[in-house]
Amino acid sequence: MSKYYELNEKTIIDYIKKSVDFFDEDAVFETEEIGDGNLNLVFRIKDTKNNKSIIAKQALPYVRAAGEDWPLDIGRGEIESRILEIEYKLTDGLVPKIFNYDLDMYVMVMEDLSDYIIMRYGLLEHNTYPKFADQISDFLVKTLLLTSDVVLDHQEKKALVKDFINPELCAITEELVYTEPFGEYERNSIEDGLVEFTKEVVHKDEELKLEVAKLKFDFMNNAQALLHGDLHTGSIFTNQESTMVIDPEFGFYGPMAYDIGALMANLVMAYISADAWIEDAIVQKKQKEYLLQTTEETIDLFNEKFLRTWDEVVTDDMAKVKGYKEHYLNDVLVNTAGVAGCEMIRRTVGFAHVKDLDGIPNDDLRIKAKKINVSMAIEMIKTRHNFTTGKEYTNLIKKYF
Ligand code: SR1
Ligand code: MG
Repeated sequence: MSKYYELNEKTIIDYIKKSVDFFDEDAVFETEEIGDGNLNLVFRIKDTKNNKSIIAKQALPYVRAAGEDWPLDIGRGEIESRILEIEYKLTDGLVPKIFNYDLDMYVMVMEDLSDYIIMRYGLLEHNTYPKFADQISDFLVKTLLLTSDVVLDHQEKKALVKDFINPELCAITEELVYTEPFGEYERNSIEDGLVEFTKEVVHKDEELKLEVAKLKFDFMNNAQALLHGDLHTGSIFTNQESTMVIDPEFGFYGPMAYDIGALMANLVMAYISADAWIEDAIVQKKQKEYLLQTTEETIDLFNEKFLRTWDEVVTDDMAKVKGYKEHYLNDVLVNTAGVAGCEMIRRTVGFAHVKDLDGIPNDDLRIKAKKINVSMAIEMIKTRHNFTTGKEYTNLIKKYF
């Protein structure tokens, strides 16, 4: 830590000039701290004269959203930069290019995606992204299947499991996704109008908690593939043409369902949010149709590409046995719905919320949306065996709306 200091909008200029050979001699700098995640500082550094820009992301030794009382492994960016490099190769550039990772300052310098918008905010502005389902299903199949034992030499895969052990970040997920939302814990944030409801339908439901316990220990023990580890719509940059996945600092070898489930949950929450806060009936209808279609296509394209790719890349003889790939995929899909349910509950009554729901301006509509979100999530967890196609997700949404 001796060479480490926290950067700011002024000091980042000298830092960036020394650390990467990117800007011209006559650059005129403009900088902005744009990080709005829970953990890091993120700077955009622009040369307004030559119209060039770059992003620098610096880890803090604590959780930004909580302050210095919640210390956190400052080296997490190293895992992130290594995962981005792997994902870049596997997906032909569905993640940004990394220029440098500084082991003393814990700073990652990467390509600026200024033509893109964070998907969560794009959806909240009622934009639609027609190529998203196709591109994200590619990302999922390539990053998950191609890093698994189905494909990799088993010794090589075990070495990767070891390389990507990420205990502190995994502990956050184990606590914030799979434990605290299901009981009375200090870090939970539950708005007044939901306190009684949460106690009744979440905290007191022993059947629900048993299912969540099964999912939690699957997360902890199933070293199936190299995960992104936090694949919500705030970790995705998008525009009309392409998709870029960022922020895999929670990555480790875990169950494929964790990435797919996080994504599905955030698509469902985007739908619930669109219903509650788009006032113009035509815009609302269009946005909801888009979200239904994208939800359905994401799962269906994932299924189709997963089965097709399996045949092209499988190396393990026993994985080639007739019927095994369908068995394997079914298991992934069932747990995907379970993970999605946990993510939806934790984003409503846990520590880290989402703007989709918290930002609904009308109090009654917000409480109603959050109750629907929790009720749908419980159904997804308890009946997750029924969720193996896109239609099953969209039928559930239609049942509530
Ligand atoms: C303390 S970190 C809270 C959440 O933010 C990250 O984006 C992850 O989703 C984590 O659970
Ligand atoms: Mg993040």
